[in-house]
Amino acid sequence: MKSIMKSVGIVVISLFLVAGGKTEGSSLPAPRVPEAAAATGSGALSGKATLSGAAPAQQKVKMSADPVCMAQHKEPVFTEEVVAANGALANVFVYVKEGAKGGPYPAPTQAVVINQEGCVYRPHVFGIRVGQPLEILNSDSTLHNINAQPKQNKKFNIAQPVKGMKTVKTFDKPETAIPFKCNVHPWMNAYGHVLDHPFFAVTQPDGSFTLSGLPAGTYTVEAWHEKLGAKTQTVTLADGQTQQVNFSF
Ligand SMILES: [Cu+2]
Repeated sequence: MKSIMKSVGIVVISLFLVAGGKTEGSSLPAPRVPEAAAATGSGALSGKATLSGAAPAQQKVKMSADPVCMAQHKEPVFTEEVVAANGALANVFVYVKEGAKGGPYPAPTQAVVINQEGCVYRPHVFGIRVGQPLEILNSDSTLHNINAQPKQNKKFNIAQPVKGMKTVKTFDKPETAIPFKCNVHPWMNAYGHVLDHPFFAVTQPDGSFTLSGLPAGTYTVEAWHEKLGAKTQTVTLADGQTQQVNFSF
């Protein structure tokens, strides 16, 4: 009887919300929204990571040790140490290093997925929140192992011998630049960054990034690159303001 009453109650509340044209209410689950929208502020930092000087010549990956890997690529595969085109630098992890406020920010329940596909990690650089599930997926018909070597969090090294295997891991402390590698395929590597707030992004192939949902405040923003190091800038942001911040490597 109680549960019937509860169901009736939910229906009544839902009808009320529909009638009122509202899309949210405290008694209904929050809609699934992009991560950045979960933040509380209305400021944003937007910019570009650039590479001054010539990009280093890309190295071709030799996958001949594993024919399963080879067979999945018609085009040559290059290492992703420095991914730059026309001066734009991709795969830079940009995040608020100091000054994040408005938290605590509950971790999203939606997993970040790192996929092993064609014996390459996708994505190569990613951010994840403390406590957020990391789904590690093997999309290849070959053995991969995932050897993660954090310093603050628990290390793990797991084998995924079968296509379609999934393993879920979480990190319980903030930590940047956690190396992931595969001991079967020495060319496979990736970097994960664990934060306790949502203010981070990875630069796109055009070098661009946006950190949105920032409350007004002064922030130290770091841009981290696996080979070119880290750069920081301090920025003071007002409510509703979007500021440009560019990083040159
Ligand atoms: Cu592998």
